[in-house]
Amino acid sequence: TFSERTFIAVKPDGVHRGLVGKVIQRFEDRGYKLVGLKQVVPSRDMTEEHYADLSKKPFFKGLVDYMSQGPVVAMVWEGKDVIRQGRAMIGATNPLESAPGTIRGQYCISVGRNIIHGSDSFESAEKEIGLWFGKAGELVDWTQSGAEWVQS
Ligand code: DAT
Ligand code: MG
Repeated sequence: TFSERTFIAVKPDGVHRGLVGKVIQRFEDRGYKLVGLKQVVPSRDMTEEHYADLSKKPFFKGLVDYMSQGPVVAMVWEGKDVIRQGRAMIGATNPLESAPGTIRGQYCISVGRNIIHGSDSFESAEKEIGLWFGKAGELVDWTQSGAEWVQS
């Protein structure tokens, strides 16, 4: 819908490798609107909650170790179909299966260092935005000048 929002995070490897600007650029260029942005070192508890549905997987501990090192650049992007389009822009979970031109397909080669997270459904987006941007006033409602040239 018009005001759909998704949670996108540049993971610690993406931050260390200087890819934050490139990720932001892609979402801006596409016409999406940034409504939340911060750099954090997430606690282990926070990371475990974020990935709760994977807690039984053999790679869970490694995943939590990696993410909770930080820093993570956490973002909320808004616009038409942004949840599904965000996933498409990011590419497949395993970068070796990510199409060239997607973020993972262009910048990484390892599933354990795949540089970026994006919500995979409306329900995940709601949960993740609440978890990472739960405090009042952390998200900014604003009207982009020229928005009518992007979305009608
Ligand atoms: P995605 O990040 O594409 O939503 P996911 O939710 O299935 O993928 O998994 C979350 C993260 O866990 C993923 O980005 C990287 C890690 N991961 C997934 N499968 C893995 C595997 N087989 N081995 C190591 N890490 C894995
Ligand atoms: Mg996922």
